[in-house]
Amino acid sequence: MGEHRAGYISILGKPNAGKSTLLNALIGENLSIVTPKVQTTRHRILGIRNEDDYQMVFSDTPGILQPAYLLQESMMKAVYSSLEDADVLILLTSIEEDPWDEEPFLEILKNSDIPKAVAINKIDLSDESAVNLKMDYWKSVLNPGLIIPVSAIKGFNLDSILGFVHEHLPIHPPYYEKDELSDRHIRFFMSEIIRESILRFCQKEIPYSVEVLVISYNEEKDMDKVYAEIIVERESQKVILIGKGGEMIKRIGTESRIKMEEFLQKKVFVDIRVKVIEGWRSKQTYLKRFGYE
Ligand SMILES: Nc1nc2c(ncn2[C@@H]2O[C@H](COP(=O)(O)OP(=O)(O)OP(=O)(O)O)[C@@H](O)[C@H]2O)c(=O)[nH]1
Ligand SMILES: [Mg+2]
Repeated sequence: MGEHRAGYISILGKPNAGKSTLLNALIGENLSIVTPKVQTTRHRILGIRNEDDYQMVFSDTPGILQPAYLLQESMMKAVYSSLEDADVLILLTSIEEDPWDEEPFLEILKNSDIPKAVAINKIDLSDESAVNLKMDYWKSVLNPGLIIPVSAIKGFNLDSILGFVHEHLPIHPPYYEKDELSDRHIRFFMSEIIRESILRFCQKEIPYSVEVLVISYNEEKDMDKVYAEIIVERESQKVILIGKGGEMIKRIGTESRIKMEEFLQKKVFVDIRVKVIEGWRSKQTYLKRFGYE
């Protein structure tokens, strides 16, 4: 066996490009939540792929956007911080996206010396000529080390991404224990599972107005107990989240419990309360308390 390689790889791209789907596929575990809605991911989330001779530490990041409120500013900080310590960048772009011409982020990428791959995702929705046009476009605007059409959802061409990453992975001892999958704790994943259910079941501004906090997590012999709070910005949102006769909150609770049981391979009890904190996502103190930078 040769020397051990290890490094950080950032997955960057616009909202809904499929970054979290790609992260999950690359590490073979559903760590990062995936939904059809934009702005699903809010934090930088590490997912670690371990083999005997290497450790790839992938960062899933929030989608690149122009921040309109403080929470989105924090989301963009997570994107930029993941650029700073990366050994390799994977820019993920959906075949359905508009060209990036006016995007200031493109300039940052152009000026960065970090090895880059552009992966054109969702090619299962497209055809060869559209894919070729996109590949030409990315060659002309960024000229990265690799341009590869992929389908994160179907696992198509992901080996090429792994090959490129491996080629550029520094010789380095592992950064994390070799049996670790992420830097996040169980509480974080439990709160994300609840947020995923909210994103799936609630419409309009609700998904973007909630924060989920796991208040207490008790591991018992036959069952884990999760006590959570959903924070909303206004009383009217609380009414919607609870639903008629508590229908919505029950649905969210049931769906979350099933996903948690799948994740933990154990029986789970879930208790969810809804609480209003007026305008929390524009207030520094709450963002800080909720773990945003
Ligand atoms: N058809 C198709 N859909 C995909 C593919 N990859 C991801 N998707 C879908 O695209 C949607 C967004 O996927 P995510 O992985 O949440 O995208 P994201 O880039 O992490 O989004 P944000 O966290 O909001 O920035 C989901 O409905 C996925 O199922 C793909 O290869 N093909
Ligand atoms: Mg995501």
